[in-house]
Amino acid sequence: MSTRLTPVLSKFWDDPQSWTLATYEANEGYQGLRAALGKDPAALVDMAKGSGLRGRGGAGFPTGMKWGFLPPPDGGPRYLVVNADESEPGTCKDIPLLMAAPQFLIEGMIITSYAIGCHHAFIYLRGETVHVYRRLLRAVEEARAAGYLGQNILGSGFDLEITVHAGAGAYICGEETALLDSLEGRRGQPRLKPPFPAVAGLYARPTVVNNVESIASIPPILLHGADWFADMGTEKSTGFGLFSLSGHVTRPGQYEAPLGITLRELLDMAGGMRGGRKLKFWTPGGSSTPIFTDAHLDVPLDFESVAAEGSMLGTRALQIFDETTSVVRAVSRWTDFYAHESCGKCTPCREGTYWLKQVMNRLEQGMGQPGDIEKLLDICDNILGRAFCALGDGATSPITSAIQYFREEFEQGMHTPWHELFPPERSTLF
Ligand code: L3W
Repeated sequence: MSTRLTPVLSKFWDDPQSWTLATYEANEGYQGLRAALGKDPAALVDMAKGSGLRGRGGAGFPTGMKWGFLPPPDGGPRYLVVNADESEPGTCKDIPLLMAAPQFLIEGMIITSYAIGCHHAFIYLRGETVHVYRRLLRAVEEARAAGYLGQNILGSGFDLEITVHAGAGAYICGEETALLDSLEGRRGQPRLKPPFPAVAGLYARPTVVNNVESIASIPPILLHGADWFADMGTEKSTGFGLFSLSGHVTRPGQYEAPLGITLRELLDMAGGMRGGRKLKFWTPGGSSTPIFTDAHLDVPLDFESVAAEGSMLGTRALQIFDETTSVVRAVSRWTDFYAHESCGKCTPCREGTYWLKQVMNRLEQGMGQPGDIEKLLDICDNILGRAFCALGDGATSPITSAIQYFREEFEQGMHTPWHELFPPERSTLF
C-alpha cells in the first residue's frame, strides 16, 4: 500500500489537546516565528517565492508573488486578511485545520504580517461555524498571553493585533473582494478587479488576502526552508496539501500528501471505495471544478495536470460518488446551491443560475423537455466568462462536465425520474 503521506499541518491532530498552544509549542510551534523576526522582511517574501507555495484557496496563485505585489510602504496601514470562509460544497480542509491546530494559522499570520509590514490582521470566518469562532478566539488569546501577539512581539519591536470576524454565512463572501466589503460592514458583493486587493483592498489600503491553509503552511516553510517545501510535490505545484476525501469512500477524511499524488493512491490509503463498489465520478477540487470519472484515477493532482485534463485542482475537495449515484441528482443539488448563493449583482449569474436550477430540477424529476440539454449548455455558455466573479463560472462546471461524460443520463431525465434509475435503497448517498 502506498504511504505517500506528508503529515506536517496534520501531524499531531490525534493528540487530544492538539489545539492548545502547549501542544503546538511541543511540536516545533513558534520556532519559525523566532527565526523570522531576526530576518529582513524582504527575505521572507523571497523565501515564500522560493518555496513555490501556491494559494490553497482554489486559484493556486503564487503566494510570495502576491505579497510582492504590495506597493512600497507609504506610512499608512497595510492589512493581511485570511479567508476562512470555507463553504464550497465538498471543501472541508480549513475548518478541520482550525479546529485541530489553530496556532499554525496564528503563527503564519504573524510571520506574514512581519514580512509585509502589517500591524492589524483579520481572520474572516464562515458565519455558521460558531465552534471554530470560539476556538480561534481562544487561540488568539493564548498567543497573546504568551507574548506572540500585541506590542513588541518577543522583544522584536514588531506589533500585531489579530481580529477574528465571523461573517453571516454567505458563500459569495469567500470571493476575496466580497469578503472585504463584508468585513467593512457592507453587504458582501464582489468588487471590480483591478484594482486588486494588493493595491486597494480593505479600507482601500494595500491588502494581502490569503487562504487559511496557505498561511498555515508558512511556519513549517520558515523552519525547514524553501527548498524543503519545493522538493515536495511537482516542479510547478510544490509542497504538500490537505486532500479532503468525502462521499463513497471507506475512510473519508483529510489526507495530507504531496501535490501530484493521484486519486488511485489516495483511495488506496483511504481503504478504497465503500462497499467495494465502482467509482463513477468525482470532483478534484470542489463542486466548482469540472467532474472527473474513473478514467481520471491516475491524473496527478497538481495544478497543471488537472488543468490539462479539463478541470481544476481547486481546494483538493475530492467528493467521491459510486455507481449507485444519479449524476443528474448530484449536479442538481450543486445547482440549487449556486442559485441560492448567487449574490444577484450581475445578470448572467443571477438569472442564469435560476434557469439552470429550473432545468436541472425537472430533469432530475424525469420531467425534462425536448431541447433541455442544449438549453443547459446555452445558459452555461452565457454565464461562463460573462459573470462578475468566479461563482457563475463555478455553477457551470458540474453541468457541462456531467453532460460531457454522462449525456445519456440527462437524456433519461426527459422521461424517467432519478429514483427509478437509481433506487434510493441501493444508493448510499442520496
Ligand atoms: C495582484 C494581479 N493580485 C491575481 C490575486 C487575486 C487573488 C488571487 C487569485 O478565485 C478560485 C475560483 C473558484 N495583481 C493579480 C493578483 N491576483 N492577479 O491572485 O485570483 P483569481 O482571480 O485567479 O481567483 P479567485 O477570485 O481568488 C478562487 C475556485 O477558487 N474554487 C473555490 C473554492 C471555494 C472556496 C471556499 O469555499 N471558500 O475557496 C474552487 O476551485 O472557483 O476559480 O487573490 O487578487 N495582477
